[in-house]
Amino acid sequence: MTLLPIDLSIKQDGTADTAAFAKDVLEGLSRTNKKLSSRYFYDKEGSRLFQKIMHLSEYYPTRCEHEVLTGNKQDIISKFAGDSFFHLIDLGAGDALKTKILLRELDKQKKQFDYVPVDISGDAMHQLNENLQQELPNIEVQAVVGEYFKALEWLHENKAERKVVLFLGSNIGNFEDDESIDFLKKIRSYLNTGDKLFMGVDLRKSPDVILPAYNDASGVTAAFNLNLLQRINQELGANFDLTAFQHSPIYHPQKGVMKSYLVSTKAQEVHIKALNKTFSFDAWEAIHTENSHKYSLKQVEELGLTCGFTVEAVFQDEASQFADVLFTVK
Ligand code: AVI
Repeated sequence: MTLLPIDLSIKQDGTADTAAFAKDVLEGLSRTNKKLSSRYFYDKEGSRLFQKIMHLSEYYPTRCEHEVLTGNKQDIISKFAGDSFFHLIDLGAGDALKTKILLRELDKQKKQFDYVPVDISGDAMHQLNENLQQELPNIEVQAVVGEYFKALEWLHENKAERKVVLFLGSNIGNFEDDESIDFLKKIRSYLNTGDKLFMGVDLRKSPDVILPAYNDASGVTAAFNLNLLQRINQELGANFDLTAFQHSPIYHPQKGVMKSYLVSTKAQEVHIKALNKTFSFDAWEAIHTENSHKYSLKQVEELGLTCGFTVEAVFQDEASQFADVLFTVK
């Protein structure tokens, strides 16, 4: 049974979101080392391009996590389920393609749970509702549209039973180091003893594997990165010339971070109407747009401990490229 999605998003007309976007763009482009947040990649076109990325042969994380979940679904389910009812909360659920591997198994084993997908995209949550109604009609679904923390607060107040939180896809890797700690500590603050966190992390590996995943031959990742400028053009009335910027990803093996940039191929000026401001770019000046952290298992364990979690189990693909880590509340 699927209930109508609960909408906790700020404003239906998006004005509050636009104001926050404008403020962040102003702050980021005013820096000496210019920067835009990858949080803003995911407008309609950005989400479409990310779906395409996940199907690229070079983009191994999705394939690897699929393998981890498929190969270990029974073990994972038994660790989630125990004997008592639980809420399965899926942060950033999207189309829940990977989560459905677990949902099918939970359904097959008639486990007692309800599924709470959380996503900022109302469209995605309505589509997922319809899809689950068709494919897995026995599962109780309560989708929530909104930011993660608003949703967790709502869940804390409205869903009293044991919780298992999913944060798949190595989304944690897109945060700055201190942001990921704040994020996990915040999640922890909404959980109780017995609750669990199941998190996907991309593991350290050869730069020869990592780099092409963020610089695919067909140029989808380049389009995904450049779409951020297109979004600023559309939503903030800017005049970025997308042909005068190039996608430029670099992997730092010591820090274990993939960094993506948009590099200005010439000296140019860009006006942003909503900010009433013109920004100058030198030739070959870069805007930093994304970090994608790659972890060792030791780092993941330490990150968990810092934030109030202990590792219960680690599931990996055959080649140890990706891990899904099950944490319990300390
Ligand atoms: C969503 N996130 C985990 C992706 C990543 O791998 O960092 C976003 C992405 N950026 C470029 N390709 C994919």
